[in-house]
Amino acid sequence: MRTQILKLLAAQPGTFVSGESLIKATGISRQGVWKHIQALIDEGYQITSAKGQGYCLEASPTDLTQTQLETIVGVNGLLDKALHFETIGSTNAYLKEHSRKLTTALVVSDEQTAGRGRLGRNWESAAGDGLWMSMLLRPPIQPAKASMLTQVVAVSMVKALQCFEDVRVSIKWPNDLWIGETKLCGILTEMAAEINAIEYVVVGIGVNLKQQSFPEPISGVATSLVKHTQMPISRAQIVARFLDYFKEDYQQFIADGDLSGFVPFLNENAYLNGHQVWLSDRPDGNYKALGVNALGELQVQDPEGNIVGLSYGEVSVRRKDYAIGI
Ligand code: BTX
Repeated sequence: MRTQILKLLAAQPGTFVSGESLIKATGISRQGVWKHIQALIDEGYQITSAKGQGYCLEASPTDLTQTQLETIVGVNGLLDKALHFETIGSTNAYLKEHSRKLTTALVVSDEQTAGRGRLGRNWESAAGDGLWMSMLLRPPIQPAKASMLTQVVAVSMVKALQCFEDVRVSIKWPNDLWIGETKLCGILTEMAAEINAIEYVVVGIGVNLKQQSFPEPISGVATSLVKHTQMPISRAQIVARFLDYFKEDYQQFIADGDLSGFVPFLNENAYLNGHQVWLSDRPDGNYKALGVNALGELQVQDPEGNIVGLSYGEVSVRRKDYAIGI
């Protein structure tokens, strides 16, 4: 509903849209419209209201401030601390370095100068172009289950991005979000643990938002949200929505102890399912991706028809019908 109101306002930026027309278009009460307008203002939209004229969207939040982030994290209640930086090496590295001083936290930076992917790969994180953020979590789970958090985060981020109604985001097992054949988002989960207990988990999320082009070698593979949507893109809005979903999804994951509650969503929104895939450790085989199970394994069918479960980190997978995948 909030999205619908935002869309109506964004269709006529700088112009008043009458309360009556919002009520008519949404079917909710005047009080309901007002509540959603207030929520949008809390998310950083500049909306003025004038008696007899309605509401006018003056500006969408292009920036994310420390205060805004604290408000979002405070209202959400899952994490204790919020930190915003203009520039940083890597939000994941920051939380790992400062894990002793923090219980749980969210860090967002406008720019990363040493953004990282898995296995020390580089993650392009130019200033103002994307949402570069990490969460410090202390999940009461066995270390072996920590990698499942990557997929919980993927689910919550897909849900958060569903407010961009003109965009279809899919989950490429185990840690990316794609639009069509291009990579929008990467998730990096890191952990410090003893044999039986997790000390902390840091989950980093990079979402490309405003890039019009990408440097080599990712120019043909990476995409950004702005290329696919007409709707205004606000980091504050995405963070707020993501945290709302993640709070619920995280609690469900901790209660279930596995991904059973997410299996349908993971498979309905899967990029690989039903396709022939290339596995980095078995490049000559003919494998078909079937789906993700409650342990977060990708089940594939081998050339003999046997079903094999692949674990996170074990192998790189890409679709055979799309050779450039990363
Ligand atoms: P990954 O190892 O699956 O993907 C890394 C690969 O993705 C790179 O080798 C490159 O080919 C490609 N790539 C690099 N930058 C981009 C980009 N901006 N968009 C699309 N493709 C790209 C994925 O690792 C996990 C990435 C996590 C990034 C977040 S950002 C906040 C946090 N801090 C940090 O240092 N990392 C995480």
